[in-house]
Amino acid sequence: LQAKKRADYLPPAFTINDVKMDVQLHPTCTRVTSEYQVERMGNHGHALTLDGDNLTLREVCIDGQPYTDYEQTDSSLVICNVADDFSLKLVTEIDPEHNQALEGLYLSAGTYCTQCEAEGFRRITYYLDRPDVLARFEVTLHGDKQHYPTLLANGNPIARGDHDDGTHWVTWQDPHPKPAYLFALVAGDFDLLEDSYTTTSGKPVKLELYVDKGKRDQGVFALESLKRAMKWDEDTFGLEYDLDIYMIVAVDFFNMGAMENKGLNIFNSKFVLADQDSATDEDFFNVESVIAHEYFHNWTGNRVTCRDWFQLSLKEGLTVFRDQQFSADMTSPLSNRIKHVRVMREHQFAEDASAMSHPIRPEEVIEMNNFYTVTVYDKGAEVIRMFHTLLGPEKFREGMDEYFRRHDGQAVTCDDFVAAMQSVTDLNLGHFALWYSQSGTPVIEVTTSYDPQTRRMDITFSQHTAPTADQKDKASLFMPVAFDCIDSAGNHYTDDDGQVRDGMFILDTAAKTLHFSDVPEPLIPVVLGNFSAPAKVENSLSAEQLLAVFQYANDTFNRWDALQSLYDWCIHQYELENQAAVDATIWQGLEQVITRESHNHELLGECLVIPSFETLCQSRQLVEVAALNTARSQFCRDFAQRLHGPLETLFKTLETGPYQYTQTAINARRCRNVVLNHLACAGDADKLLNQQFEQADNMTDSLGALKAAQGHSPSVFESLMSRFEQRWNHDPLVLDKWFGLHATTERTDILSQLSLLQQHPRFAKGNPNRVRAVIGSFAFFNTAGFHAPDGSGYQFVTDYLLKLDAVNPQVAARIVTPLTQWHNFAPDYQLLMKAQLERIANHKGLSGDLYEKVSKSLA
Ligand code: BAL
Ligand code: ZN
Repeated sequence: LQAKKRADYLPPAFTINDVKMDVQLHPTCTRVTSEYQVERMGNHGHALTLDGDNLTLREVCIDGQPYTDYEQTDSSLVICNVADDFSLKLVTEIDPEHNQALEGLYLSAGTYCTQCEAEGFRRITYYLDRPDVLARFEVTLHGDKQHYPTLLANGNPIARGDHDDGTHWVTWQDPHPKPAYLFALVAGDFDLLEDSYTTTSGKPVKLELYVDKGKRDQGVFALESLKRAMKWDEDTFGLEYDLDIYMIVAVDFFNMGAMENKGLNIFNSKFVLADQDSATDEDFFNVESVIAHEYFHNWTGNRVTCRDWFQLSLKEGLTVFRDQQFSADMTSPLSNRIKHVRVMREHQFAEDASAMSHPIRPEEVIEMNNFYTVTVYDKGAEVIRMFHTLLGPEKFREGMDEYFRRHDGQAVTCDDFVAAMQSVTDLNLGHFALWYSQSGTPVIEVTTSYDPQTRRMDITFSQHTAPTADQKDKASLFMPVAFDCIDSAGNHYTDDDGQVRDGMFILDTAAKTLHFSDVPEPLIPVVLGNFSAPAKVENSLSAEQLLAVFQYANDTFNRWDALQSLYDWCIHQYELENQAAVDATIWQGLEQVITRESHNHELLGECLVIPSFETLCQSRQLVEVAALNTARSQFCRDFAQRLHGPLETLFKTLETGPYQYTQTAINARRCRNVVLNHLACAGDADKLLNQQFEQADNMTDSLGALKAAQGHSPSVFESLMSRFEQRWNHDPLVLDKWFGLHATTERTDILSQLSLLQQHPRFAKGNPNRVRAVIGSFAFFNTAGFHAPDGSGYQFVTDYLLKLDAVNPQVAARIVTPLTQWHNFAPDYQLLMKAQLERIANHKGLSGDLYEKVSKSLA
């Protein structure tokens, strides 16, 4: 399998300007007739090479005449001796029913739908399946009228009619030229939610949301979210929607979260369906943010698209940043920022430290589906956020306006985005742009020196990025570092040279020193407020200093982060069997945190969360899994017992009343459930757990009780889980929460539990949501089970992946991720993990998806 390199990009030899497609839907033999207006690009004599995969070719005509001068390979159709301009007609047949990879056209529980990003269109017909070929599409769908009363494609419907044989047809026309990855069609029988939206300039837009029959009420929130997103994009970026109709369809079988096809988004139903009974606050949040994300792609992705797939972060990093800003405005900036930083620390830092390490704009790809990563998406969004921080909101907006002015309707590169931003600022962005090409997580090391005689203090910041699997040599990056400096009484200090402006300085060299004069005591540097750059910080503050940061720092994110660092330090003392270092002053300090902030449910709800095992791994090397897991559990137990009094008092104040999805109520519920978890950990909370589950009028609290019971009260957990199963057995999407809880429970017989779960009537091995809920949850989040010292967890996951790979390589390649991160674990674990990776590597018929990740991991 050959890797493609970014450096090898060549413009297309031909382009296609207009596409007419006629699709006769049939479960096992859908007939696709495509007609293209093809144009030679430049002066050359090459044949026309079209991409195709799993297609049966029936007919080729050029300018209306049958044509035979072509060759077929496994992945292409090469048409020889063609003119400079011609019309090409192709007839192909495909088998949606047996398409279990869920790429191209497939059947999702009886509904026809498509997924074409990145390279799925070539599984529908032969085409120039690359994002820099943009064509106008007109698509006619034919299908059985009774089973598929709804026939949808991109754009606007322009004609429809009935055939005599009980089938009907609809023609859709999309006036906006688009790459094939944005193509979509849907045929099914749905409940429809209809609404409308009028843009700021007065243009009416029909909004349609299609859900499974009987689920109409669960679609209401998504539709409201869509309208909020439309309004926000107009207010924030001046961007209006550009078609007469915007459609969203929810389907049950979907590899990703959702897809931004032009005018016809297709969603994993997990990110559409939500109501008080069945969805947690977090589910509501996710629905709103994914709805917004896909909507925002209409400009950042569709109107301006990527020249090639190496540029994926051009649209994804930018769109994630946009959806994060939207969510922060709709909910709360602090909890949003913490949520996203947790993703960076748990997953992106781990990816950077693994064999899959890549810059946000990768250089080399075998299977593009493997690069829909936390690096391209989330680190990509952090890079856009740094533009926003460096330029300020007004200049950032100017830069965005310029980007659209220059590139609307084009397929462009990350460099084009940087150039648009550069055009509105005097700041030289040349050095900053290194973030696009350098992989790895930079570490900012903070060292201090204080001279009591002269009362001078120096604080030095040095940066380094360790070599990564893909890149040995690293340069210093250009980073905005939010900075605050306090003393133990909470006074703030400014540096002598004024390098810190508006609470920020630029670290663009290997090291930089800030000087402070006339300071009475060693100061406490407070670094990287609001996570101003995607970096790790090594700032060895004492427990006492961290508590002072919590108390006095200006930036609330820093305050939260100080406690995270404190917990990390405490757990490390437990790992060293030096529990005594976590002394009474620390426990008193934490008690004061709870009592002083008891009114601030949002902050406390975040601050009382102990860092996850995955986050802790990122500040350690060669992790002894069992030792770290045990140390973490012991610290959690001591935390719960030592702070039981204030936690219990706090819990009693957190009566949340009847369910409302408002930020105040969300914060209170979150805080309450975090505290409940501690109370359960302290023991003797069975009554509380049962009571909360019993009385809950919403899914957040039901699940909160289950999660609190999970690790701490096995009998209550079993009984509540069985009641949950009975209640939600009819709804697999909700049951996924139950699957996930079972799969992440640390118990010695977990593997037989997983086998039982797979035999559950609601488990469907072809449905990615079920597979992720059971196997994915186990591999990613069941620390003790996955990392069982005998290697049985690794073996179980590997056995499963080898079977899954033959059916759905994309999902298999995602779930293999924890195995590929073996470098971070102690040698005994490494050996066992690598043995399973070898098994995968040696498996006959392995997909390109798994091959790429596993072979890199073993290299
Ligand atoms: N473009 C793939 C799904 C998403 O990021 O929106
Ligand atoms: Zn996206």
